[in-house]
Amino acid sequence: MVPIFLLLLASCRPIALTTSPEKEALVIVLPEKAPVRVAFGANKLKEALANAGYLVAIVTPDKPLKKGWKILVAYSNEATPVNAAATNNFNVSGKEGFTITSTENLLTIKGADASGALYGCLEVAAQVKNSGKLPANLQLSDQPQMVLRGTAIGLQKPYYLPGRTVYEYPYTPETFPWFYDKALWVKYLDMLVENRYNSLYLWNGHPFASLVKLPDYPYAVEVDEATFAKNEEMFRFLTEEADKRGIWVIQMFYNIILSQPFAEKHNLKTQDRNRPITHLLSDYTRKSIAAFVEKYPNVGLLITLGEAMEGTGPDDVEWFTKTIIPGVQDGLKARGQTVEPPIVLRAHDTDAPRVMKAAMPIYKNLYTMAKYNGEALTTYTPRGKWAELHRSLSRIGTVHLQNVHILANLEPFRYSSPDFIQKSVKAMHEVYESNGLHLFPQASYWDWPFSADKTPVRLLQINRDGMWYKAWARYAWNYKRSRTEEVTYWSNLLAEEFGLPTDKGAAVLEAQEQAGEISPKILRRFGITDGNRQTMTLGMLMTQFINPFRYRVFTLLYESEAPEGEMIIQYAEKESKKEKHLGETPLQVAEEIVVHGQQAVAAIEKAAGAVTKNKNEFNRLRNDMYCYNAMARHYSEKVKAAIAVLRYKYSEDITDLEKAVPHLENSVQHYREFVNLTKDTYLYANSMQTPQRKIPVPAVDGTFKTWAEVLPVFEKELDTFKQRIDSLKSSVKATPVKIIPFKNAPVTLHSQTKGVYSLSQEQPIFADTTVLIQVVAPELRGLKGFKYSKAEQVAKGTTIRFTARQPVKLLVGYFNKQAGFSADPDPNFAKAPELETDASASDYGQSEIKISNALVAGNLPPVNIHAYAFKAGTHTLNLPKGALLLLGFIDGTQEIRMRDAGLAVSAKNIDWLFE
Ligand code: ADA
Repeated sequence: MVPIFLLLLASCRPIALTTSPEKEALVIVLPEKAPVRVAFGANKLKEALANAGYLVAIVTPDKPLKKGWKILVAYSNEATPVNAAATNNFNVSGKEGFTITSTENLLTIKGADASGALYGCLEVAAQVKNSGKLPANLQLSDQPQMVLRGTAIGLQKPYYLPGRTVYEYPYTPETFPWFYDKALWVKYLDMLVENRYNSLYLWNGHPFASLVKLPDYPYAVEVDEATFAKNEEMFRFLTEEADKRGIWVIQMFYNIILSQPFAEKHNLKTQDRNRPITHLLSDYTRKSIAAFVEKYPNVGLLITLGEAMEGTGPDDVEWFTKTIIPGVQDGLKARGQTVEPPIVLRAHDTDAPRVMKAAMPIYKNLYTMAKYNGEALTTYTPRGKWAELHRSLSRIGTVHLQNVHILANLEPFRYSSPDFIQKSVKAMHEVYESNGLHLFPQASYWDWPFSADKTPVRLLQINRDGMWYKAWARYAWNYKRSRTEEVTYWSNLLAEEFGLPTDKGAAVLEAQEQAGEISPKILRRFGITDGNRQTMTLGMLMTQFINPFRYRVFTLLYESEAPEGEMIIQYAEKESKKEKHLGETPLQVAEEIVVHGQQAVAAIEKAAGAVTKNKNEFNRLRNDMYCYNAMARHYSEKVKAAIAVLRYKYSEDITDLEKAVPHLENSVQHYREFVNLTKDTYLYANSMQTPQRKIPVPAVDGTFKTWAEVLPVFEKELDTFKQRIDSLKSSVKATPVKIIPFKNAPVTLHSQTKGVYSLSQEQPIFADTTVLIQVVAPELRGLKGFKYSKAEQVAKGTTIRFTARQPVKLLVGYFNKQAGFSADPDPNFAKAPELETDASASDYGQSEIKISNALVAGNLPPVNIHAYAFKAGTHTLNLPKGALLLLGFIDGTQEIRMRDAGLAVSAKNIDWLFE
């Protein structure tokens, strides 16, 4: 339909204004029955003009004015009858665009739609604020490049609630006091509209049981009556206030999660990714969605298929098209509404192109979303398979959004490099071909609304990280801005922020941009994962540098989320073979980050003496620059140590190890500086404090979240290394640690197996193949494995039901394909638990490899051992489809020393040098 515009000039009549001599009178003329967001824009403009000394009134069209300035606000509205006079005069660009023209005493703001009029008003308001007066001779047209520009807030916590697991956080004032704070919402929404964001995503596992009641499942609600009423009120308040500001509220949820009382009543788990979809699960979810859509008409939905259901396979298509979309349609029908709310499908742990293909014929208002650089910020030159996925989603023809997710490698320090951000947005358009942004908080996602700074009164992220929100929004609106203009823009802004002359503002910008290279480079060149199981700013163990596969390195990080280059182990291998290096090398990055650190510190010091405003915040920013510097030096030295140690792996020359010692010593020394810089300034390094965190050190009970806690680990690592070198040099060889075999723990089995076998050579491991064990790690010898049919495992998955009278651990062997992300998954082998795509992958402590390369059978890939811990009681464990081995139960208190048994790997293992 052709846009129709209301032009209001013709119908204005004079109105009386009491003018004081020094104040210029002015009216803002609004269309009658203007949408709330247009009125909101006009009010913001009025406020700016009043602050600049004008006497302003907002009037409707039938009150024209004889003299003084008039500002006409108009917008297109498909629902309004055509006004020929109006349309002739309009030449406004597309969605959310606006045109501003001014002639003598008449300024016209024309929005392509209501949001365009809102943004036009805000544009004039900003100009009034900057220049102190209404600009004359303004001719301006603008429109956003990205269609959806939104931010995320998690209704999630750094920890699990008692008796609950990941993502399960009912909306209550006890858990989320900030959710009920209207003033805080207004402040946040004002920040969003000021930056012209048009969407706000609320993330939660299963929000429905906090927001709707279902006649068929009345017991599913998980909050008390008073809280339920508050939630209804807050959700209405939030959606109305958001709408005023041109913002869609979009509720995110994971699938399949059940409300706890519902699950208990039906004797089900709240989440189980390997269970089959049943009618009950589908009916409950469909009705929850329907009730939600019926009750909250202006709310969109963001869907995560996967995590709590089988990743890829028929289930995700089935669930999306037969449960979720019908739920939305039922809700629309119940309201008698035809306008479809947006549904955004996340490409996370699901085959999104396939799901979209099935969904598009039945629902029109669909969007897709995928992570920009995983759960981190690593590069503005993304490539490889992940870029292909993005492009294939963009090319569907629906709007594809970039999810700048969690930023696990940016926590907790300040980060807002405009240069890095602008280039990233460019890549979003030009490499990923997408046109939407979904932005996570810069840090402390799990601890909203607070930052990690240790201050007498906790800092709010909206205040601390204002520049983060501003920068992404600025480039989401338009990334084609010249570098020179950008340097001027940000330098002025920072000069204003800290009361500095412009050149010193430029120095602060320089510091931010130098520091802005450090964390991306460290993670993409040395890291284990782009996921939040790694807290990069805490550092890494030596074994993580020299044997990353033991820690399940997430190869997508290197293959797609980094420029072409080498991992440390690849670099060392090439060195040993005297081969040519390729692209960005670890040594190059080890050198570059030190330079960035030095320059960041030098730049911030240039400004330090001249600060006249916001001194405390400046000092915190300054301290962050020192933190980046210490972190860069620490990593740089440790990487150099790792390279020397790996050289020894090939040369067997102890002097190579000795060369590593001073580097490792230096790295520990820089880490001590890092501890000093952070101990009084930060509460934690990472806001996710659940057992999902594994790198550098598994975080049990919220431990290992500060640098001070990790320092002794690094000191010990250095000591051990020195001792190992001594013993290598001495004629008296150290006696190897004696490995004692585990003992079978008694359990009563309730499910069917195809017999048992003893873990020893030449034993068959499947009921339907002739494959025999060739070799098995000593600690496993003699354990009792359970036999299954491999074909059945591949077709249906593996289930075991048992009763244990005492806590036990079940040892599960996964065949290690080590194929990397680019290789297609092999359906013959079950995928080992992976935290990057399944946050429940550590619910039994099973996500990390306890013993790598622990068993070899036939010519199958080597087997890695994962341990699932269970309390006493009766349990059912559903494991994914594909072959795997259940290698027996051991006592729950049995410590399993993590190690690489090295049974199938030809290359030498040298992890023992550090542990
Ligand atoms: C991983 C990550 C979670 C969450 C999730 C997602 O599982 O560990 O914290 O971010 O991805 O939804 O993308």
